[in-house]
Parts: sequence; C-alpha cells; structure tokens
Amino acid sequence: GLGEERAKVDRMFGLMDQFLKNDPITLQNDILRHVEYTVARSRFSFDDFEAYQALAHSVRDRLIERWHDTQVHFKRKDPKRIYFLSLEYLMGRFLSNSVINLGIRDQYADALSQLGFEFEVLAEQEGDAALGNGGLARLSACQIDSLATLDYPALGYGLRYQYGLYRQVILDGYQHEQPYYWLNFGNPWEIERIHVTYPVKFYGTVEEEDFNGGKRQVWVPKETVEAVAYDNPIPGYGTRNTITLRLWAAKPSDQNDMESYNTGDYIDAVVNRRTAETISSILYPDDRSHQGKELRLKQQYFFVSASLQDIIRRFKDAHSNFDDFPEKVALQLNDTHPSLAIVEVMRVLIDEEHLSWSRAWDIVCKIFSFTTHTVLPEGLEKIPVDLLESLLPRHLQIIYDINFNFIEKLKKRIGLDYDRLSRMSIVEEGAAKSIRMANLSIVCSHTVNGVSKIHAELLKTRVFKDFYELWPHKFHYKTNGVTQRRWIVVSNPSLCALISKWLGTEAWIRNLDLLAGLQEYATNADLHQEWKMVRKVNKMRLAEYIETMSGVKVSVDAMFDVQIKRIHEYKRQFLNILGIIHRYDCIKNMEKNDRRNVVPRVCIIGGKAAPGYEIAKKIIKLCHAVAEKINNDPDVDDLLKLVFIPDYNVSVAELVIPGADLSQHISTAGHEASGTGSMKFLMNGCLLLATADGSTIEIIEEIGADNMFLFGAKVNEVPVLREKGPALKVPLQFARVVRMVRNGYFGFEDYFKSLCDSVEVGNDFYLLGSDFESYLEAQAAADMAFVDQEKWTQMSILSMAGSGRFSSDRTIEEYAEKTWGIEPCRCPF
Ligand code: 475
Repeated sequence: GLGEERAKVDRMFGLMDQFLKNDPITLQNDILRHVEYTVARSRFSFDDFEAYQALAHSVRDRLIERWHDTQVHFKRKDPKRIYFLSLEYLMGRFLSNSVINLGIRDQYADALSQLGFEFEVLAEQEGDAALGNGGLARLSACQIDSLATLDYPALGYGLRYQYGLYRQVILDGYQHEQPYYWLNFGNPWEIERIHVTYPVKFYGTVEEEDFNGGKRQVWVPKETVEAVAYDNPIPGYGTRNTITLRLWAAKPSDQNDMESYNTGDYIDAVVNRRTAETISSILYPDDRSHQGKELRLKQQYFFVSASLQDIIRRFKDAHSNFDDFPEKVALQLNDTHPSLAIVEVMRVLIDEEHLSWSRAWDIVCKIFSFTTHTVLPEGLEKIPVDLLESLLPRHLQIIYDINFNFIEKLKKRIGLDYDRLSRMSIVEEGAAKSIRMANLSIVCSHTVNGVSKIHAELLKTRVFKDFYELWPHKFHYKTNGVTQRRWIVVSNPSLCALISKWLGTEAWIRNLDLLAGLQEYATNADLHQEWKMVRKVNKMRLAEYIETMSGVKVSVDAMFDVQIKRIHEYKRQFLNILGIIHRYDCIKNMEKNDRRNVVPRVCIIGGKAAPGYEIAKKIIKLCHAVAEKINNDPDVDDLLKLVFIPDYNVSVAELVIPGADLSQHISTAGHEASGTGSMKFLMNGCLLLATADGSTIEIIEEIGADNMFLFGAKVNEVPVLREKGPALKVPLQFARVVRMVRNGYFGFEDYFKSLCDSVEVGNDFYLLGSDFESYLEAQAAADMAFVDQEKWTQMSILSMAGSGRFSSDRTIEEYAEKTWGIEPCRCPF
C-alpha cells in the first residue's frame, strides 16, 4: 500500500547517508584500498597502470550506487522504456567521462595529486572500448550518454566482443590489421551478471504439432548457447540517473552435451564447447559490405534472442498479459543489424506465449522504430535464405508469412504492378534467394528515421521511394548529434572552462543551445586573446603527439588541416591527397620570393580501411608515399607537411579535434547520410571545408555559409554530372596531379595504377575530377581567411557558438517525443 511505499522511499533516503563520500581523504583511502585488495599490489609500490586500475574501481563503486538507485526507481515507477538495440558501440575510454558526469573530477584530481599521481596520466592508461566500426557505432555511444543525462528510462543492448575493432599498424606505409584483444588487462567498467543468463537456440527443424484442436508449428532447435549479461553503468551528467549498457557474451551451455559424454569422447566434447564462445568473440570490421556469413547471422540472432528474453522477462515481472506491452516497451533498431528482433517477437508471442497471429502482429506494429544510416541501395543488408533456413528455420517461415500478408494487402492497394511488388517484397527472388532486412524493417516498424534532412529526402525519393508512396506517414528524420560531455568537456577542458566563464554558467553542458550566447562576443578582443591561447595549447599537444607518432616536427603557427574518418572512396580522402600534391607542386614551381606568401599547412589524415577494401588501402599507402616525399623536401620545409595518424579511434579523436584549425568533410554530395565528425570539430571551434552533403547542409543553416568553406557539386547535380560520362570536363591541374601519381613521382606506380584508373574521365564515379577546381578554390579561400587571424578567430567562435543544434541531447529529445513516446524518469537525489 501507500504507507509501505512511503516507508521504502524513506528508507532509501536514510541509506543515502551511507553513500561513499567524495572528499579527497575518502577518495585517497578508497584508491589505496583498491590498490591493496582489488589490484592486490602493495600500497607502497604500484605503477601508473595499477593506480589507474584502483582509481577505476573506486569510480566504479560510485557508479554502482547510483546505478542501483536508478534501477530501483525505474522498477518502482514502471515507465515506458526505450530499448536501444545496436550491434555496435564505440564507447572509447570510460574514466574521464565517468568522473565528469558524476561531478567529481576535481575531487579525484586533488586526491591523486596528494598521492603523487596526475589524473590525466592515469587516464591515458585506459584502452578504448572499441566495439564498433565508425559513425554508426560512435552515434550509439553519444546517444546513450544523452539518454542517461536526460533521465530517460532507457537500456542499451549490445554484444561484448572480445576482439574490438582491429588495431591499425602501418608498416612501410601499408595498413596491417592486428587483433585487438582488449579484455587482456581486465575491464573495471563492466559488472558480470552471472545470474542474468539466457539460453539461445540455433538450427534444428520445424515440426507440426496438434494444438487446441488444430495444428501449429514448433521449432525443435538443435544447439544451445548461453548468453551472459555484462552491465556497463552509464552515468548521466547533472543527474543521479545511471543507466545500463547490457552487453551479451556467449558461453557454452550444458544442455547440448548429454550425447557427447555418452560416447566417451570427453576431450572432443569439451573442445567443441569452446566454439560457443566464438559467437560473441569478434566484431566484423566492415562498415558497409555485407558478406552473408553464418557467424554474423549467429551474432545477430544471439544478440536479439538474449535481449528479448531479458525485455520480456522484465515486462512479465510487472504485467500478467501482453495488453500493455506497447505502452511499456519501445524497441529502437539501430540500422537493420538487429532487425531479426521483429521476427523473434512474433515467434515468442505466437509459439511460446500462444497469442494469435493477428494479436502478435498488432503488438509488433506498435513497438518497433527503425533508423537507417545508409544512402546506397547496395549498402542494404540481405540474408541468404539458405543460411536462415538452416540456422533459424522457424524464423524463415514467419518472415514468409509476414511477407505473404504484406504482399496480399499491397496488391489490394496498388494492383498487380509486378515490378513494384517484387521491388517491395521482403524476399528477393533470383538464383540465390535472400531476405531484404530493410524491407522487413520498414514493413514492421511504425517509424523509419533518416539521420539528416537530406538523407530523409533521399530515402523518400530514391532508396525507399516505393515505401514512401505507400506509407508517407512512416518517414521522418532526426538529424544526428554528438554529446558535448565527451566532445568538449572531456576532450577540451580549457575550452570548456573558457565557455563557462564567458557564458557565466555551466548550464550549456546540459543545454547546448546556450552556446549561442557567445555570438555577441565574436569580435571581443579579450575573448579573442583567450580563445587563441586555448587553441594554441591544444595545437602544441597535438604537435607533440604527431612528433612521437611519426617523427615529423610541425610548427604550431601553420594551419592544422585535418581529415579523420573511415577510409572510403565516397569520403574522398584521395581528393584531399591530390589537393596536397597540387599544393606541393605549386610551391615547387614558385620563385623563392613568392614562397613567403604561402600559408603554412600541416595536413593530417587518419582512418582505418576495412581489411578487404583494396582501394581504401591504396589510399593509405599513397598518403604515406606523398608524405615521404614532401616531408623530406627542403624546398617546402615548414610550408607543407603531411602526416598520417595511425590507429584512429575515439581517444585519438579526443586529442586531434581540439587542435584542428580546419577539418574536411568532402564526400560526394548525396553519399554521406549525415556525418557526425564535423559536429565535434565545430564545437571545438574548428572551421569546416565541406561539400553540401549530409548534416553539413543543416550546419550551413546554423552558422552561415560565410563562416565555412563550401565547394563541389550539389546533391541534384551529381546524377547530371554522372550522366555526362566521358564528356565530363575535368581541369588540367587534376589530370596533372593524377599523372604524377600514375607516372611514379611518388614511387609504387604499379600499386597505384588501379587507384588512378578509378578517377579517370568516364570512370570517376565519385566525381573527384569535376569537383577539383572548386575544391582548390575553397582551399585558397581558407588560406586567405587564415592570414587574417582576427577574422579567422571570429569565424572559429561563430562555428562553436552555432553548434548548439548538433547535440545528441536534441536528437534524443526528438526521438523520445516523436518516435518512442517516452518520458523522463528522474531518480530523486
Ligand atoms: C554514416 N556502419 C554516417 C553515421 O548515423 C552517419 C554498416 C554496416 C555494418 C557496420 N557498420 C556500418 C555504417 O553504416 C555507418 O557508420 N554509417 C554512418 O552512420 C551515423 O553519420 O553518415 O555513414
């Protein structure tokens, strides 16, 4: 009753007295206690890594307190929850982000300095949690931070890969991939929940069985794997709320083994058990191609099955039937990777909970929302039918049934337009039949979101045109954003302090729109001076890093020009390098006197190529070959340097972005669904050199074209230019720089041949040639602006001040209100 409830709450508040204190003495005691009892080192002798471990454990204790309170609070309130399903999260490091969100960074820094340690030095000891590839995976990480900060009753599900994204090692300028077994040094940020375990089944057959006087299909699986939960507490900023990122690990199950033990082949049986663990052991490193591999399908279903058992168990704890399910559960599909969840919900409701098909379908149609992150039709995931048939035979049946119902209804709407029917079908017919996961997701979700305005337009008019015409109400977009906690507060503390000082408040850390308040100081001389100081210190830090990584000394007076992101032809790192070659060529051909007018540049490129993506790997090698030539040419000296930053990841980004003057986002228009790197640069006062693609189009609306360097064909011009084929006009300078590569000016001419071929007239799908001239003009405009440092600083301030809209807080609020129908559920302090 009510009295009982009140007593519980009182008790909870009473217990708060016992929470861990955060004064320097308590923190020192806690750290030393963990040195001795958790890390099991002597209090009198431990190194930086051991100090980091102890520190991390003391932070973990504080996270756990809030996390428990939040879970209790959610349970008591039983609000509608959002379950975020993603196969990838690029979390990066936890330490700094955690203590900042907990509001105890300074206390820890004090405590550590009294113990003779520096907080930053210990923070560097942590390895990245790199459980994802690129933009999509980092977006999940930003969004989970916003979900926690905004007090939403959310839970993120993912896989606990033992091998994160490979480490990129450069040998002789070539990329090599090394396994990243990141758990080798332990992971203090996760909590193993050995009692939260679910069996996940695979293979077998579907049998027909009598049921209630009729027949029904039942799946008789053949193999079982256990899914064990590992919980990562995610603290919000400025709130007690701490939500869960629950990652599943695969473990062998005892349910399979009866047979093998009887045969007496004990050793083989035990060895076989270990193959269960491979399911969650490795992250697939391709961020665009789908190879239809069985292990990948197993991962997807393992993830989906475990998450849904967990979600349904939680629901059933508080509800006796499924009537309220759509009022309590929202499931967000992060791209199609988790879209088997749709089929699994159908199967569980029908086969296990014995709901009718129409009741189950009714529920499914209310709970799923789907966000797509791709533009290219070839980026859409397809699962070969024969794979599904052997691994998940009952699921295949259900997909066929969903498709049958869908096509029958569709025929009534559009008639017998067979071309269109076959385009929209969930099943792709042909030599190798396959399931179109995007079509499945659209048919079964109430909402389909794009990740920027232009992306949504392309979805409606090209990629999913047929579906848009059928269900215009389903199509929406939520422009991506990034979390200012990580991308300003953690990564750029001095800028953070400056912003708070000039705004007179720290409120912008929870409400990024407040940054607009800095616009009025865009020409203020005092701000300019402080701003330049902050930027210079960040550049010095980056210069030091460059020197240790590559041995190249760079001048902080030069413009730091950065392009960091996955290597892709459509992202056009090759265009950047050809531009650098052009710059080099110009300097070489100048009179000595004229060289004084050249604006010095440090060009920085970083990013990983998918292991099987040959052209991308050649771009990396070309970057090194060109760098070798330029960096050793006394003619150019400090006027031009080129460095490749190896093993680009979240923590490298945290170091590079605050030190960048200019950053490049130069995809062929219509190819970057959104792009989120640009937002991080913007927040840090870096100017953008960009094409009118993805979210850049909306950035222009916020900060004005005058404050950026824009170039290139527009989205609607791209198809027209492609039409022209061999008749396309390409500037002479472009032909010249490509020829330099082709003719071996940088060596390795055989190796670079196919790369050069890919941009020859008639072959140049990504339009490097036709955009080259306007690219060079934009670069020249950037040089001009840089000469006038006051002007540049003003543009830099306005970039930052105009970035408010690109917080993931704004994105998540839009999802919560418009797509998920959830409300904040704030844990009392
Ligand atoms: C877009 N990754 C960016 C970002 O919305 C966008 C695909 C298949 C398998 C594994 N990973 C992927 C992506 O598709 C991806 O990262 N897409 C990116 O999503 C967030 O800002 O434009 O390219």
